[in-house]
Order: sequence, then structure tokens, then C-alpha cells
Amino acid sequence: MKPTPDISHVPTAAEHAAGMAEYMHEGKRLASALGNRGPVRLDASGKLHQDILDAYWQHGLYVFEGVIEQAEIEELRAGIDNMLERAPVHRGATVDAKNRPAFGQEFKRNPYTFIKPLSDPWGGTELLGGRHPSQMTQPTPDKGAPEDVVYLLSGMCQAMESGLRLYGHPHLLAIAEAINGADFVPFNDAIFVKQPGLGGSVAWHQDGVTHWDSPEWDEGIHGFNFQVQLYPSTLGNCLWVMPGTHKMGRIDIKKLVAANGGSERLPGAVPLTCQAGDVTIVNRQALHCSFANTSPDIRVSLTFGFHRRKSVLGAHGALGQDAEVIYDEQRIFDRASVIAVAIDARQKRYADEKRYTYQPFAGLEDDYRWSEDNFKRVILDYNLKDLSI
Ligand SMILES: O=C(O)CCC(=O)C(=O)O
Repeated sequence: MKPTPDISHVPTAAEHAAGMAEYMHEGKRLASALGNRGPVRLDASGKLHQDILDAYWQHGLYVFEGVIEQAEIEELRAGIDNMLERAPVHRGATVDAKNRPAFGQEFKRNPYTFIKPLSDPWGGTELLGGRHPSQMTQPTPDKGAPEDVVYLLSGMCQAMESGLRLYGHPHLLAIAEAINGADFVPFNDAIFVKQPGLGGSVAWHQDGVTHWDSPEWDEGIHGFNFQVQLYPSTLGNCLWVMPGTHKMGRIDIKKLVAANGGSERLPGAVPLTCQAGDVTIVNRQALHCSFANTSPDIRVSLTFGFHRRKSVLGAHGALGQDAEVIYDEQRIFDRASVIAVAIDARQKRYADEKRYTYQPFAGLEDDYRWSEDNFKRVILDYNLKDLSI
């Protein structure tokens, strides 16, 4: 029998890393048995290959290898470095570490979320619809760790031109179309930054919060998220997913953890290890988490999701959007127009790439060109109109 970890002991970062070894070993074995990874394969008409779609719907996840070219990765990394260098010097500050005005104060939504190093800010709280009911281990950081670290960056389409161009990537949009239909609509975006020895955890959860009791509930009703990996995503810092759980309805996470002796190392999960430039998709109903990053490696994951239009139309705001708001045609159109501008911004940089045609904006391309005016009209503060469900 496996020894049960002593969950009452608060481990040091080194103890936490060592304690993960066996779990990581088993996860690696399960992930290689599962497969569910490979390059993006499109058929002659540009549609995602049916085998990939079937594999995604079977397990609720897929890892697309080598999607983003090195030059684009470098641009995205530079954008993130710039945001991190120009972050408020501490939570709530208006200047950065060099006493310059901190980045992003012109945006209505603050781009920076800070946490205590190695902490779990959501687990066991009512935040985000209470969807993270069980708190993860919060190891003690090494001496000299900063008081706060950046956990999330938001607003990638307005904060970095490279982020907007990524949002218009033809292969990613073809994947969104294959999963959610040609009239798919956006969800939101967030960049998870897991600094080595400092990055916090994201407690076990299922993302969706609104449609669990819908008479039309099915395994795709809450959409899916992409994660574009800018650095290798390792056993020690990656996202972990429980395959097949997107089909199971709402899961009693507290009960699962209790049945596991109180340990968050839930059996059966697979680690989504990646190389830089790989892109994962995870169904928003799949049970997933990431552990405190006590590894020596950084992970930066640009995370953005898409929905079926019919899941969103008429739904009430959730997850940070005002619950009184109803997502009507206009709201959906406005938020979806970011995709139209992103496609044009991408085309201007990658002229040889086949441009994606986003069906809801077919014929409206001239109104949604990438320009300074459209930055102000469409992109600025676009994330106030996220379509969270
Ligand atoms: O990347 C992570 O660590 C967490 C991502 C996640 O939980 C999510 O996108 O819902």
C-alpha cells in the first residue's frame, strides 16, 4: 500500500517538490498510455481531422505539438517580459520597480493579479462561484522570496500586439470551429505565470459554473480553453487533468480529496507536459488543477477559451461578469469582433499565412481592420465584455 502523505505538515518548497516525485512518475506513465497529442492536422478543406476531434471528445483534452513558430514564441515572450518588468512594484502600487508609471493603468480592468508565493488563492473559498472547494498545499517559500508574485496577467489582446495576433491564429481558430461550430464565440483570456519556486497553485476545479443543471447539458456545453505554452511545461509545473471527467457532470471534489486521505494528489490525473510552442485544449468541464510550482522551471500559459454560440446567447453573467447582465446578440457581437480584428492584425504580420475566415464576420472584414481607430473602438477594454459561463 502507498503511504498516505501527512497533510497536516506544511512542507518547505524542497519537501513539496520531493513529495511530488512518485505522483509525477505515475502521471507520466498514464499520460503516455493516453497519447492524445500530435501536430495539428487539417483536411483538404481546412477542417480539423476527425481522429483528433474524436480523441478530444473521448478524453476532454488534447496536446497540439509545435503549433507556434519560434519567432512568434520570442515575440510573445518579449511581450510577457515587458508586462512583468512594468508591473506595479507591489500589489496596489502605481509605479513599477524602476519608479516608472506601472503598465496598464489606462485599462479599466487591472491586468495584474498578485498572490503570496506558492499560495492557493482560490481553493476552499467562495471566489469564482466557489468552484475550487478544496485548498491545495501551500508550501513555505525559500528565504528571500518576495512578498507577492504575479499570478495572472489579463487582457492579452490589448496589452501585447503579439497577443492579439495569436488570437487570430488560423489553426487555433479552425480548432475552435471544429469543436464549437463555425459561429463559435469567445470566452475570456488570462495568462498564468508560474515562476520557479514561487508560482501558486490552482486548486482542482471544473471551469463551467452556469449550465450544469440545464436540460440541454452535454459534454461540450461549457466550451474549452486553449493554453499556448511559451516555455517547456514540465511535470513539476504543468496543468493536470483527469481524462473523461468532462462527461461526468458536476463532480464532488471535496469528496474525492477526502477519499484520497485528504491529499490533493488525486489518482488518475495526467500531466499536460509540453514543449514551448505546443498548445493544449482542455474541456471546461474536465477536472483539472496545477500544483504550487516548487520546480526550477517557469511556466507561462496564454489561456483563452471559446464557446458554442448557443451556450452563451441569453445566459447570465458569471465568473467576474455582472450576474444581472444577459449576454444578448449585441454583447456577443461586440466581444466576437475582437476575433475579426485579431485576424486582420495577424494577416498584416504574417502575409503568407492563409487567413482564417470567421463566419459571423464574413463580409464585414473592412469594418474590422487592424488600425488605431479600431484599437480604440473594438480592442480597448474588450475584456469587460467577456462571455463567461
Ligand atoms: O494553468 C493553470 O495552472 C491553471 C489553468 C486553469 O485552471 C484554467 O484555465 O481553468
